[in-house]
Amino acid sequence: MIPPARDDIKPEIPGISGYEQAVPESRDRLVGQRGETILAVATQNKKVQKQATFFGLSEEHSSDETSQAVIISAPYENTSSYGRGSKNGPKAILDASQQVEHFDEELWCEPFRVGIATATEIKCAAATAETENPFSELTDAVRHQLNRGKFPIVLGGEHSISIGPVRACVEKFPDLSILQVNAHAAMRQSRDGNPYCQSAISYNLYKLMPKPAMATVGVRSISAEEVEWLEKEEPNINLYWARQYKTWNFGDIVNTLSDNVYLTIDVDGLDSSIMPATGTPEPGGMSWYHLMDLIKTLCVRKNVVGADIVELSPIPKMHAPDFLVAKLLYKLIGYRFALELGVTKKYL
Ligand SMILES: [Mn+2]
Repeated sequence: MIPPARDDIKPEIPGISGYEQAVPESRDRLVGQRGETILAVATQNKKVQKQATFFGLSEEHSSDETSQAVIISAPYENTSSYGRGSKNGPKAILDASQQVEHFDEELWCEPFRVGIATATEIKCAAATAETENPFSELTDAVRHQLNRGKFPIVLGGEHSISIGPVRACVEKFPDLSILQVNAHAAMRQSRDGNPYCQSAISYNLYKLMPKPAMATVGVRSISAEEVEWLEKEEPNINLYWARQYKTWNFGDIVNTLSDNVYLTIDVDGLDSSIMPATGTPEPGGMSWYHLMDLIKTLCVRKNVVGADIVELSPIPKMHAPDFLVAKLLYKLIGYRFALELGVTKKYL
């Protein structure tokens, strides 16, 4: 059966991943360029294949209509200050996600059953000091998903992209607060004249919230400039220093937030031994199980309305960090939908 024509459907050509292939401007042009190959494959398979979905899910479990979670890739990179490559993050996560086991051995269920849709990738225009509405492409995409009652998860890309989804979440949930995982305080007000840079993300997000409340966990890097702002402004931002991890109480941390929470995870919050694939790695970070416990506690106590995972800069031939993020994405969905999945208390 040939499914109806849709923008996101691309023919699969042997040897060329549908995802890597450039999106054709029109079907005519596609056929003009690669006509023979596509026609041959179409005849052979009697169907046109959809682009790769996260976790290799079937149409039934990744349908745009029925899926409760939606993954939006945003391979944006503009202001990285050290290592580059975060624009390659979403593709690496997509590829690694094909290897994630669908059964969650902790929650004792299959989280994909809530449906996980793979949305069209969003290309954001470069944000500069002159940009009026930075990352509006992501704001529009996330607003659309929130209005449909979906749980959007954006994959960066550099951390500055969080501005887009957070603006959409604040529109819908004016009491929104933010739980952030980050090695960096990220409260600079600009860098090299650009206010929309990764090292200013906490400051930008703070300014977006009508009733600001933010908790940043795993911090171990802050500048004198940021300390000065903190001491002068006394913002409602709680920093949980990585070196004090033994005193962390995730319940207490989560209780500093409002009911509706946005979760932003900069993967450099994790220790650089397990997450070397990031632009500005820092030693002394969170362990995998710290992060799992934090997300689980958040999802049990609060309404998590949206999330992002940013700053993965894949290292060629080193697949462990890519897989870590793919699994993190799947675990997040499992925790977020634990109730719907029928997970009982003994597994939480
Ligand atoms: Mn960071």
